[in-house]
Amino acid sequence: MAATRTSARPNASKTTGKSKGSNIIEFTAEQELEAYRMMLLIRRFEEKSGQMYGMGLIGGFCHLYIGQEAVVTGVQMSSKDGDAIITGYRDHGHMLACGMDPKGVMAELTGRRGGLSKGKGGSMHMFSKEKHFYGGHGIVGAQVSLGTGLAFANAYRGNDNVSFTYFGDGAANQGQVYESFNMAQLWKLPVIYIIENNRYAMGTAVNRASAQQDFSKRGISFNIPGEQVDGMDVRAVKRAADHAIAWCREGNGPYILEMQTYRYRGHSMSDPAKYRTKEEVQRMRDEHDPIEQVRSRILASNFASEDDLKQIDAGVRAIVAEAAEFATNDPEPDPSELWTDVLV
Ligand SMILES: Cc1ncc(C[n+]2csc(CCOP(=O)(O)OP(=O)(O)O)c2C)c(N)n1
Ligand SMILES: [Mg+2]
Repeated sequence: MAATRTSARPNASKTTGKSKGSNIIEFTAEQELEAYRMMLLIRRFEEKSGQMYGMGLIGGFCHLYIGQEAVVTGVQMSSKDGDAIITGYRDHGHMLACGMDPKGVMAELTGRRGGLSKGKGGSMHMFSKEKHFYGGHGIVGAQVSLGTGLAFANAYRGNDNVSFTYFGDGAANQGQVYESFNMAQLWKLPVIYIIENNRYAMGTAVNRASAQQDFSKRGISFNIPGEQVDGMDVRAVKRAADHAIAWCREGNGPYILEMQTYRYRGHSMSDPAKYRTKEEVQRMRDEHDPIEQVRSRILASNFASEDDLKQIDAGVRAIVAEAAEFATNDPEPDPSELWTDVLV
């Protein structure tokens, strides 16, 4: 039987910033500030991307991560160099959190030469060998089998790196997810399946599409343990990631983390938003915002002053402004690039 633990759902209990039993480990001042800075960078970057899309500087698909920042931030705080990361198309936050250059990410969004895929991949298709970031995938669920393969590679090489394989609540209903679960457990692969349950797959609410809405239980028939995590609280995310990573590095096989989170913006840039109320979105922002939670704890604990936080804010804004400037002025790829990096 899988060990399934349950923590409070963000939509069921108001987050107070206080410890919630054993599911929370308090952060040090350094950790709170690290989490605050990273989540703010992701949010400001995404806000700027949204603006630039509106100005016509970004074409094609663009899926913003606003609201979900605590998930990738908390997991990355637990990771070590060499751990692999792979996700779907809502990927800008993952790239920033694993240390990829914001200028290169933004210039890829605008299709410029300095973009991480030389301006030829766009929002959903960026990679970094150096940071072990394997994309960026537009086919829902496809990254799950690839992430399992990355874990196989680490096991084959005999290192103790893990594969963080992120996917959504909608992707969790894809068949290849379960083929991957089977092989991962059979071969005890070091993969952490991180299900970002933001409660919607495009306009379809989880309860309309999923027979088993407790995603931490999705591995039960493969004996893969799972855990539900308050994905709006970066401390809960980090604690759960620490546990899952230790499980994997010790050679116990895969682990499932259901991150209960929420996206504030539409699915992509055009979204009729008729599937949920404005009040629902506002309530999540008011009561569970991951950045506000950290900010109020920092101030309450005197880890930093309002002025210190303003300085962090200014630093983050400067990074994003520089990225936007670069992504606007960098030239487009030469037409000859149409014939490079093409697999035949
Ligand atoms: C195989 C496949 N089917 C359908 C689509 C169209 N599609 C794009 S995103 C999406 C919803 C996925 O939702 P979820 O997995 O919850 O991720 P989220 O967008 O919430 O992050 C769908 C159906 C696709 N890209 N690929
Ligand atoms: Mg979803």
